[in-house]
Amino acid sequence: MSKTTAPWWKSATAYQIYPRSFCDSNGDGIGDIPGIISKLDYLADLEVGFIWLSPVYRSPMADNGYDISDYQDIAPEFGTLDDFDRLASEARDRGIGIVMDLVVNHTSDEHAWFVDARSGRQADKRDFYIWRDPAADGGPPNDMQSFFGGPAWTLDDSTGQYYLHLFDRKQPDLNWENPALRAEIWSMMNWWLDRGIAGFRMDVIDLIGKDIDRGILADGPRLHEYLQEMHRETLAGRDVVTVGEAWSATPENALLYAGRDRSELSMVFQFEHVSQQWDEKLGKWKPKPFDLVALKRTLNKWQAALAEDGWNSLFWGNHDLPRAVSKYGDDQQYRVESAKMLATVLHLMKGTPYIYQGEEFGMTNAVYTEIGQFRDVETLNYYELQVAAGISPQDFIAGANANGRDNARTPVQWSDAPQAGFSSGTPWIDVNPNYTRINAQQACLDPASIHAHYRRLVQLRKELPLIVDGDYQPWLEAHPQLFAYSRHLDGQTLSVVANFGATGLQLDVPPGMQVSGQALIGNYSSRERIGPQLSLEPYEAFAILS
Ligand code: ISL
Ligand code: CA
Repeated sequence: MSKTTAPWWKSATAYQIYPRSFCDSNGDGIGDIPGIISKLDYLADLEVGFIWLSPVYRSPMADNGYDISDYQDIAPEFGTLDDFDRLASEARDRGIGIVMDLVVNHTSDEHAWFVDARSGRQADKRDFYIWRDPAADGGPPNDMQSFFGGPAWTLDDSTGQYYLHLFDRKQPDLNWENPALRAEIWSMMNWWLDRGIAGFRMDVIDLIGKDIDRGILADGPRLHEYLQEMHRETLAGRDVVTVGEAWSATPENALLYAGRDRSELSMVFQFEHVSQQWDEKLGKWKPKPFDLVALKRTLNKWQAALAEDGWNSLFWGNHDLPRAVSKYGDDQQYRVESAKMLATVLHLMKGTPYIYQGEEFGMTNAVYTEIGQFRDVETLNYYELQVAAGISPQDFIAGANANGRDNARTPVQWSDAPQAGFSSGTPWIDVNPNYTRINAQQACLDPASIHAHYRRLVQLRKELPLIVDGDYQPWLEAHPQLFAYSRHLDGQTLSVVANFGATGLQLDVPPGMQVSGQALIGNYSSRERIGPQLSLEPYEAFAILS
C-alpha cells in the first residue's frame, strides 16, 4: 500500500473540546484544563490527531470565552498558563496537537484595548475599534443588526459615539484596517505558536475584511489580503493546521482561502449543509423537516469542488449546533444505529473529520421546558425579541430545543455517577438526564458501542491512504433515503452505503455500484457484497473495500 505524502492533518481526525462543559476537576461546576488533562488518555485511546480547544483565554464569559479580555492569559476558572503548558505537553506526548481558537473579529469590552479606546476620542487605542457618530436623530449610525439580535451599534455615553458589535454588546468589533492592530494580533499568534501549539481555528474569520460603510460584512474586500499578511507574519514555515470558520464560504470562493498557491489557510468550515436545513425567513428558530436530498447535493458539491485543490472539513456538529444524532438521525429507538450511520458517512468522505465532544458515544439534544434552563446569550437575546414580536414562548422553546446552542453545551456524560461524572458540584448548565444510559464509561465497555465504531473510523483513516486521497463519486443523489458514494485510489474502491431512514430499504443497485470485497465497517452484520439487489436495515450503513 502506498504511503500518503499528504500533510499530517489530512490523515488526522480532530476532536473539539468546549472546556466549560468537558470535565470539571475542582467541583465548581465549570469544566477546566486539569479536567481536560485527566481525559487525555481517553482521547489518545480514540486516536484523535488534534484537539480544537474552544477559547480558554481570560474572559468575562458573556459568550463563554468568545469574548476575550486577555489573549495571553488563561481564564482563572479554566486554570493557569502552567496548566495550559502541561496540557500541550501531555497531549504532545500522546501524539495529539492542541489547536487554539483564535477569536479576533472582536474582543471583550473588558479587554485593555477597549478600556483604553473608550477613554476618549484621542485615546491611543481608539482606532483599534469601529466608531461612528450618531445619526441625525441621535440613534445608531445605520440599521445594521447583531447576529445575536438587536442593533449592532451601542452608544458609548462618555465619548458620544457608537461602537460596532456584530455579536453581543460586550463583543466590540476590532478595526482590521488599522495596521497597528494587525501587528498586535500577529505578535500574539506568534507567542502561542512559539509555545508549541498545533494551529488555530479562526472564529468568524470571513468577517474581518468587512466594509461597514458599504454594508459588506462577510467576505469583504480586504479579507484575503489580511489572511495572506497573517500567513506571512505568523504561519509561514510552521507545520501547523488552520481552519477558518466561514459561514459565507461557497464552493467557488473556498479555494481563495485554502487553494494550494494561496498561502492562507489549510481549510475552512463551511455551513451550507447546516443553514439549508433552516427556515428561509425565521432561520434556525423555526424547526424544519430534514431534507436528505438537499444535504447530499450540498456535501457532494463540496466534495467535487475541492477534489483537486483545497481541502474539506467534515462535521455534523459543534458547540453552536444541535447534537448530530438528534438533528440528522434518530435519538430514540435507533440512536446507536443512526449515530454509527452518520459517523460512517462523514468519516469516509475526503477531508478532515471533526468530532464534537460527546458525539463519539451518541449524546443527544437537551429537552428544556422553560426559558430559565437555557444559558446561551444568543438564545436569551432572541427569546426577548421574538416573544416581544408575538411568537409564543412555547414555540420559541421548541425552536431552541431543535437548533439552539445549549444542546451542544450540556456537560459531557462521563459515567452514570451523579452529574454524569462531569462535576462533584452543581454544573453551570443542567446535565441531560439520559446520562444514566448514555455515557462514555458504558460506551467504552461495550465493543459494539458508537464509541468503538468511531475509534475504528479514526484508525481506518490513518491506515488507508484511499480514505485520505481517493477521489469521490456520489451514487443515486436524488434518492430520498439512501446516501451512497464510492472512493477510488490506485485501483482500489471503497464503497459506502447508508440508509438515512427508520424503515428498511429495498434497492435495485446500478451496475457501476455493484462490488464485492472486504467488509471494512458496518453497524449491522458484516457485508462483503453490494449485489444487483440490496436490502438495508433501518439506519444501516457499511463500507466495503474492493
Ligand atoms: O451559531 C450560530 C448560527 O446562528 C451563530 O450564533 C454563531 O454566532 C456563529 O456561528 C458564529 O460563531 C462563532 O462566533 C461567535 C461565537 O458565539 C460562537 O460560539 C462561535 O463559534 C462569536 O464569537
Ligand atoms: Ca472547575
